Amino acid sequence: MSTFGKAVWSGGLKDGKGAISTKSGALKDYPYGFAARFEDGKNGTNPEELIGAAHAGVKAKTIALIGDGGAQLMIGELATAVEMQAHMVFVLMNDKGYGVIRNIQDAQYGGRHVYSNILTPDFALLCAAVGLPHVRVSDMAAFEPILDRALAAPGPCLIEVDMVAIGPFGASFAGPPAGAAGKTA
Ligand SMILES: Cc1ncc(C[n+]2csc(CCOP(=O)(O)OP(=O)(O)O)c2C)c(N)n1
Repeated sequence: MSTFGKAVWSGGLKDGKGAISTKSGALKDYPYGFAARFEDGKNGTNPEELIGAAHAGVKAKTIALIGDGGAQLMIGELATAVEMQAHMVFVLMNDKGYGVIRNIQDAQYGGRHVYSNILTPDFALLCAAVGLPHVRVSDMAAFEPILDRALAAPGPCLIEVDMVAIGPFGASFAGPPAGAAGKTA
């Protein structure tokens, strides 16, 4: 079976505008853009959607920002990206655990880390297992040239950013306050 879709993009990453149409007509010049996916109170996107975007974009390179925890749920997607030779770069921020959960446990549970310092795989080996080119960055100064090289190369690759070596974010994200879910005011 063959099927076709159309994605048109004009302008830059943040200020540009896009429109998507599918062969079925379910989407017809459906507008999309940076704000609609990452701002306007939306939750952003996911690696699966980005593999599709990379594949549909043909020449445009797509960047998927992922964590080491979330990445463990997507071994199939990594293999798909290789299989489809999707033009994309996975930037994997490896802080060896569920970082945001640790932050919540620090902020609200007296620093008791429970099931957040999880065992994470050796991502170099995992990438080798599915034939995905892998490069590790342990120094912020090295990141930009490595990203530039990855963006210039065809097909997929994964840049693993060693957040243990680089150090924590300036401000840590610890989710909404405890008990906020379901409150309206
Ligand atoms: C399927 C699923 N299970 C559990 C969660 C809860 N959860 C939200 S963030 C998070 C940790 C994610 O860790 P990682 O991907 O390494 O990103 P980091 O927080 O370290 O940046 C978890 C387990 C979720 N969002 N989805």
